[in-house]
Amino acid sequence: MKKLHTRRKKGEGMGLKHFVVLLAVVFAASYCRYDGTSSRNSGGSGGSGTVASSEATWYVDPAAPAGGNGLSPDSAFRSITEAIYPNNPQWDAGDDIVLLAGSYSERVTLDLSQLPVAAGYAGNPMVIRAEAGAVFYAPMKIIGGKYLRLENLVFSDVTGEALVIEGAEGVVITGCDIRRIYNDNSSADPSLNVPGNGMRLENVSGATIENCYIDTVDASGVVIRNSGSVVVKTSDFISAGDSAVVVDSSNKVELRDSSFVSSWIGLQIRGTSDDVYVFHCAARGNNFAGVATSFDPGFQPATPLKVERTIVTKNGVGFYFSNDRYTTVLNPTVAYNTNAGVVISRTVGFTMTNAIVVFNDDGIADYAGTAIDSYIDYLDLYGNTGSDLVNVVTYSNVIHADPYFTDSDLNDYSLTATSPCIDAGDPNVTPPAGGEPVVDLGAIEYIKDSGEVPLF
Ligand SMILES: [Ca+2]
Ligand SMILES: [Ca+2]
Repeated sequence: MKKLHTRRKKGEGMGLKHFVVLLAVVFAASYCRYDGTSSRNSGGSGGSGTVASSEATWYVDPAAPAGGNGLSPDSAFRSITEAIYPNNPQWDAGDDIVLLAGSYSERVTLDLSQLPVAAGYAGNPMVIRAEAGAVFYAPMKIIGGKYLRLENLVFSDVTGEALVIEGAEGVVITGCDIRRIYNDNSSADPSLNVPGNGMRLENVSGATIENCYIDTVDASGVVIRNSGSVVVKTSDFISAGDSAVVVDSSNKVELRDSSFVSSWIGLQIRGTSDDVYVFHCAARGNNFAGVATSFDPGFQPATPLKVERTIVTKNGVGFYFSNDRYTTVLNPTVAYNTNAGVVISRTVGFTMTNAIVVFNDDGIADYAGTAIDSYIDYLDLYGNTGSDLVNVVTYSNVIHADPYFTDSDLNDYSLTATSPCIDAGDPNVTPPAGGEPVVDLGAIEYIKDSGEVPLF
């Protein structure tokens, strides 16, 4: 289904005139594939700057004999670099590369900024798609390029950073699976050693990471640094020696429907990051903290961090906020963290609303007394074995009651019918559909009519 959708994408939303052009393009593409040597770069009426004369698919098979022309699986190139300009002068904007099943041990660096044309264009990205059974055992680095789509790449047992994207625009990374990534400490000069990150985006503008799975990395699962307009969604990041995901000095970053699990820090937001939004996520079982910030001291974000409907459980500290300015946390569930549920340190204007903070050590703590103008409203504080509040003086609408989670052992923090958190939230907040008349405390609204609850 996914592949079909991708192929059809170029026809979506086109008017009749464009459809006729498309037919001509499809015909030209068919023609050049049968032709083999191709006349696709000879120009012609379809060869304007914005629409390529045709779109080709180039095949790569690491076990192929030398001398393939790349135009079919039976005549595949042996490496990715063979498939692309300048090794393949026939390569054109928007062309796709299919990686056939096999073991890829080549260390790939694709400098797309050196292409004579764009990597892809709106509506027709350059797709690098791995078929089932294609596995990379070496790092891949992609530099520059615009409209690039990476599908179903699998990295396994890689030393160094598995996938690095630098300076690209409009990148989609979908369905990737990255496991067992190790620090590269092989250099005699320690400063040249490479951390074992699953993925790193550096100076990237416009990227989506979706449906990815990253597990067991020495350093971090994903590092997003000096980048902008990045969306991370429906992905799981597990067992990172450092952080499952790091957002460092980046802006307009949205993380949703994703989990950050069993790492040192689940989600770390740091530096001068601005306009970061975390929605419907879960941070669980992280040794130091589930979600931690370490903003540069004095940094004034234009759009402060917002965390909404996120579940932070069974970590060391749940939320650890440091140097934040005007961070907002809405409807969190913070439970069973072995240290404090929420720590605020040198924060200004921290607000938290509709919260469940239960069964932690301390509940909400400003240990050093350095937080300024915090405001905490509508919350359930219960079962915290230390103090519910440490140096937190401005709060209101607190209840102290067991929230009656469905099954915390199985990490199901939905509410059961008798939960005192149901309809106990801020009456001025519109509840999710089915949660009327009043929003609940915590991340998962109880839906009365169905007797069922959504995942979040
Ligand atoms: Ca394409
Ligand atoms: Ca409700």
